[in-house]
Amino acid sequence: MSDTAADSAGTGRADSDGNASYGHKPFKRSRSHFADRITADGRDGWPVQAGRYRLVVSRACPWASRALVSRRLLGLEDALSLAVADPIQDDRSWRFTLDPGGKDPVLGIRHLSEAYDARERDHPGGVSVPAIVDVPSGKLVTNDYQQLTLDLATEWTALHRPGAPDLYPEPLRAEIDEVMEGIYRDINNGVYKAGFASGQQEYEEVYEALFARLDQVSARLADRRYLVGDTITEADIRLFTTLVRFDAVYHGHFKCNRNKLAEEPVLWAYVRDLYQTPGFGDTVDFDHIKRHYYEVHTGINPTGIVPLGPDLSGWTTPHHREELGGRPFGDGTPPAAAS
Ligand SMILES: N[C@@H](CCC(=O)N[C@@H](CS)C(=O)NCC(=O)O)C(=O)O
Repeated sequence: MSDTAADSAGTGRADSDGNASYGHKPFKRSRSHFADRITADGRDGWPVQAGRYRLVVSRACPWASRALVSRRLLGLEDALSLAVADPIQDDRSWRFTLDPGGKDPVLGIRHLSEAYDARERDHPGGVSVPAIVDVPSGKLVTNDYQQLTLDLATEWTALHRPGAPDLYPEPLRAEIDEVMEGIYRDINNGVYKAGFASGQQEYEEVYEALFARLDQVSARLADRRYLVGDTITEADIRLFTTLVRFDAVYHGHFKCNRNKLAEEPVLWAYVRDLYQTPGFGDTVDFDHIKRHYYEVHTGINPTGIVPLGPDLSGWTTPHHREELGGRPFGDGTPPAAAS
C-alpha cells in the first residue's frame, strides 16, 4: 500500500539531537523497522490471540490514534490491552510515568524502548508509537503504523465485537487505498513536513500541497457523508486523526494557517460528525495533544509554552451531516460507550 514508508516523521529517541533538531535539518519520516504482522494464520510467528498482545500508544500521536479508534470501533478492548505513554518523552523516548510507580503494569517496563531492545538490540530507526508488544516475551512485534490498523480490521475479525463495522471492505479497497495515499502524503504527513521544514521554499511547497488536498477532500465530502462508500472506513479514521489536531496544533505550531478547520464549513462539520460518533471523540485527549507538540518539539517552539486556545466548545455542536444519509456502521452497530 502506498508510500507508507518512504517519506516522513518524528521518530527516534528524543536524545541525540532528536526533538531539538526539528526545523534545523530536512524532515524525513523513516520506514517502520519492525514490520511483522499479527495475522489469523500466524504466518510471521504472531497469531491473533486474545490477551496476548499490548497496544502501546500516546494519545498525542495521530498515527497511534488511528489504532485507538480502530480498537474501539471493532470492540477489541478486551482482546488487545492498552498502554498509554506520557505525552512528554524523556531522553529514552516514550515512558510510562502515568502509571503507578512509573511502570506499565502489564509489561513491567518504564520505557517503551525496553520492548524494542528486547526484540533487537541496537535496532535502527528509533522508538515510536503505535507499537504492539508480545506480553509473554516482552518483545516488540510491530511499529508499522500503516499496516497495523489494516490488520486489526482484516486479521483480527474472529475477536471483533458483534456488530463491528467492516473498516476495509474488499470491494472498496482500491478506492480506499487511492484516497488514503493522497491524504497521507499531503495531509497526515503534510502537516509534519510543513511544521518541520527547514527552509522557506520547502515550507511553501508543502503548505500549498496541503491546502490543495484539503480543498479537494472538502469538495469530495460536500455531498457525501464519508470518504468512500456510505459507511465509515479506514480512510475516515486516517483523515480524522489529523483533522482533530488541526486547530489545536497544526494551525499554529506547524504553521498550517491559511485558515482554521473551524472556518471550513464542510471539513469542520465532517470532523465534528466523526468526533461525536462513539469510538472517535472518546479517544481524543486535547491536553495530551497540545502538551506533546508544544513542549516536545523544542526545535520549533524553544520556549515550550503551550497555548491556552483554542476554545473546544464547538466540538459538540450539531453538524447536520446526517442529512446527507450514509450508514456510519453499515449493517453493524456503534460501539458501546467508552468505559
Ligand atoms: N512509526 C512511524 C510513525 C509513528 C510516529 O512517527 N510516531 C511518533 C509520535 S507521533 C513517534 O513515536 N516518534 C518518536 C518520538 O517522538 O520519540 C515512524 O517511524 O515514522
